[in-house]
Amino acid sequence: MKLKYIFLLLLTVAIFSCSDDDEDEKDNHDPVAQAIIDDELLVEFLQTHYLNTDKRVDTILNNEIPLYDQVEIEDVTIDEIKYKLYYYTDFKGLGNSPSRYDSIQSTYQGFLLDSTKFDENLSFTSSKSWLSLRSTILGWQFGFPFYQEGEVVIFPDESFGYENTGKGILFMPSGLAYGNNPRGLIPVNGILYFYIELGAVRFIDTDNDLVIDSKEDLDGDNDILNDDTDEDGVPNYADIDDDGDRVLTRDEDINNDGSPIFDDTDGDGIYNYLDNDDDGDGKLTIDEDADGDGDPTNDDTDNDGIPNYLDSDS
Ligand SMILES: [Ca+2]
Ligand SMILES: [Ca+2]
Ligand SMILES: [Ca+2]
Ligand SMILES: [Ca+2]
Repeated sequence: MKLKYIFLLLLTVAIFSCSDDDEDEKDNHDPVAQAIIDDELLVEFLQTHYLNTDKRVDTILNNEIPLYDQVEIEDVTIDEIKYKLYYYTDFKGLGNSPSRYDSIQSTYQGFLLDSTKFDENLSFTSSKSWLSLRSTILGWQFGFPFYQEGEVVIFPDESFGYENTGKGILFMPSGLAYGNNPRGLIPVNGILYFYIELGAVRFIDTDNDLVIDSKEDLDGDNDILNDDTDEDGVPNYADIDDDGDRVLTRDEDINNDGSPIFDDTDGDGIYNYLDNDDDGDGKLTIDEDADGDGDPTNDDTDNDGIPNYLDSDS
C-alpha cells in the first residue's frame, strides 16, 4: 500500500472494522479497472446533477443544466494510472495559487455521491483550516492549484475573514482520494466531492534555501522528488546546496534580492545555484577553494574583492 494514501485528510476517524466484502475488495483491488469504473460513475453523476440556486449539487428534475456541462476536466496520471479530476469554479479568487507542495487555509465540506457528508471545516479560524497540501489526498493536491486565495478583511469586532476567495467544487475518483482504504463514513472505492473555499496560501521552502518547493521542480513535471541537480541522492527541495559546489544555495543569491533565481554570473543561462562553474572559467567552483577549507567563498587570490569562484580571471 502506498504511503501517500495513508497520510490523508485529517478526518475524525472512528474505530472502524472492515466487512468481509471490504476485505475481498482489498485483496482483489485493481486500481486501473477501478479508475475506469469510477470515471463512468462520476460522469453519470455529473450528467444527472446540477447546481441549484444555493450553488449546491442537486438532482436534475426539470432539464436543468447538468454539472457535466459546467465542470472542467484535469487529467492526472499517478503511477501510470490515468484519472480524471472534475472541478467547478464558482469564483477563481484574486491572489496566489498554491502548488501541490504549499500550505493552504481553507474551508470545505466533503460528500459521497449519495450526498452523505463525511467531513467538514466551516471556519477559517479552526485548527483544521491550515493544511499542508502534501499531507492531503491527491484530489486536493491537483485541485486546489486551480483556485486563488482571497483578500483578508477585518470585521468591526476585529475578527478576521476573507473575501474574494477561490470557491468551487472538486469531484474526484477514489484513486485520487482514499482508494480502497475505507475511512470513517467513506467506503472502499469512495468517490468524493468537496465544496471548497481557499482563504490563503503559504508557500513552503522545506530546506529554507530561498527557493520555494514548487520552484525546485526543475523539470516541471509536478513532482519534486525526482529533481536532484548534483545527484547526491537528496532532491533539490531538501538540499541546501543544490549544485553541490559547496556554496550554499541561499548564498548563491549574489544580488541579495532574496532569491538565488536569476543570479547568473557567467551568463550561461544556468543560475549559479544550479551551476557547478559559476564564473564559467572552466574551473569547477568546488576546485576554486584555494585554501582548501571546504568553502570557495573566502578565496580571493588577486585581492580584487571578487572571490575566485565568481572571478573569471582568477
Ligand atoms: Ca527550497
Ligand atoms: Ca534546495
Ligand atoms: Ca551551490
Ligand atoms: Ca569557475
